[in-house]
Amino acid sequence: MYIKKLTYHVICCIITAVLFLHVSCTTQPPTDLTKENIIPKPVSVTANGETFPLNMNTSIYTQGSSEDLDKTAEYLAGLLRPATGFDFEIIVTETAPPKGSIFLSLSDADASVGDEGYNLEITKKLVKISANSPAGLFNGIQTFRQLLPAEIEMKSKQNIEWNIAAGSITDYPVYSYRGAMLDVARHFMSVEEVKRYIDLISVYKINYLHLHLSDDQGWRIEIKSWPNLTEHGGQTEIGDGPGGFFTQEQYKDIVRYAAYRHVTIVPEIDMPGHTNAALASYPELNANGKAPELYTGTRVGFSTLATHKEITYKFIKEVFTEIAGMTPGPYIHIGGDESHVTKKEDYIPFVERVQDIVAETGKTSIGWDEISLGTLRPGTIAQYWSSAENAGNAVAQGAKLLMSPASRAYIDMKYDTTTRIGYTWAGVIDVDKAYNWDPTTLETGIGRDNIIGIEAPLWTETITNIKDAEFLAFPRLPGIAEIGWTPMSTRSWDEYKVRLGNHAKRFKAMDINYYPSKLVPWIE
Ligand code: TNX
Repeated sequence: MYIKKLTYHVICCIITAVLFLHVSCTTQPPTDLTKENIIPKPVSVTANGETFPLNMNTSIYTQGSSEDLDKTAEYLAGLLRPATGFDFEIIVTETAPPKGSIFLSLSDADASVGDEGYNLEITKKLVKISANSPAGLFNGIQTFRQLLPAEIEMKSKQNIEWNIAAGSITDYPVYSYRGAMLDVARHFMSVEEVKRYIDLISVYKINYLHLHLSDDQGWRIEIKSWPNLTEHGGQTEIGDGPGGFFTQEQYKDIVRYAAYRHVTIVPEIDMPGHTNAALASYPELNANGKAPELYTGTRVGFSTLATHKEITYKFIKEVFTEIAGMTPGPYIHIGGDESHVTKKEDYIPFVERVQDIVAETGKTSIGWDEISLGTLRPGTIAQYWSSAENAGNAVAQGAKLLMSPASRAYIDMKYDTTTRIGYTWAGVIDVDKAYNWDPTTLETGIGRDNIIGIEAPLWTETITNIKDAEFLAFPRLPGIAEIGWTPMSTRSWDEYKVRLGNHAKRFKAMDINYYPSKLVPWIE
């Protein structure tokens, strides 16, 4: 009797183990597209209950051929090849591609998806991404990428099945400007680090990278007509670090790398304050004609260009002419913040004249909100960071605002008081606070029509490398990206945090050093 019972028990254990093994080895193919965790959340998603399998026979077809289409197809193949180990041959076609393909089209999208939107149609037979522009196709690819298992982000071949849920997505952004800013002046970051940041922001459909290229602690962009800016002014940073700068070739390389990912570079030369590195490099830019020492501390607001000297404007003209020549994007950022030692009566005409100089280079100015103390040229954009009054002045002049309210969007703030790096002057900003706001209701008098977009600045006083940058940007930056992309009416923190929690596996696969906030239900 006892033996029989024992045998029965053993057999039961074996059956349970086999069943368990079976279930854990073969994950069910996903069939419900509406349950996928896409960030930023698309405008509309419907499921059809099917699954599309990606396999070694999957090719990428483009509808016709153009440089843009070829580049986009190549980008997609480059994304998919390492982890799958498949070839992803790229084939041009004028007709419908065979079963099992990925199909990219620049002719079949709905007009309603606009310049940056896309239609993603997935059946068990075909993945079709259509858009009206290469930027839209690129955005559709980012969504498709997030439908694949997180292992797609690994750099080496993974032996798993690459199934995706099928259905349709129609998607387009709320704002045309969705930005991130990286301060390479307080602590210099290398070309490779900047490229890594570009890679990471483009996953979330961020389409502008503002580079803060000069400040008191260092000048980071080679200017051939003023070589001492980098020879002298580029050799320091906060603390004892070596500083550094981008040669013009390196800057152009960054611009190209970004453009391939549909990210536009916005170069900033901050002035008339935040200029100690320039003032230290050229005595003639100082009101008293004497160059100060280089500066490696963290104070702000102590330096100013000599606003009364003509040489200052010659300098600005030559600097912006060289920068404009290397920058295909429409904007040059002129800074203008915290000019505490520039008299207001000097500051205002200075900023007005600098906007004219920028216009002469064919570009449009962006400046921190203080610039609206003066007259803004038509087209000039004010970046709201701290003063609602300044932002209101800009709106009253008919200018558009770029929204970077420090208490929400400054991702150099700590998450809580114990965060190892970061500042607290604008508060501590956990992931919910960074996500849970609406640019159109934040301040009275600032509405949808006054806003061009949103940007998350990452100042680098407290960080020295890209791993620290990742820690402050992730996971707040994907949330800011969603504010820029997804209509407020369809987003809420309670729903978002679940989607975000599902991105932990992707962050890990991408080797992102993220902050595992307790507010988020991480699924690892
Ligand atoms: C304010 S934001 C600044 C920067 C600092 C930052 C630190 C702005 C326009 N000026 O110079 O780096 O705070 O959070």
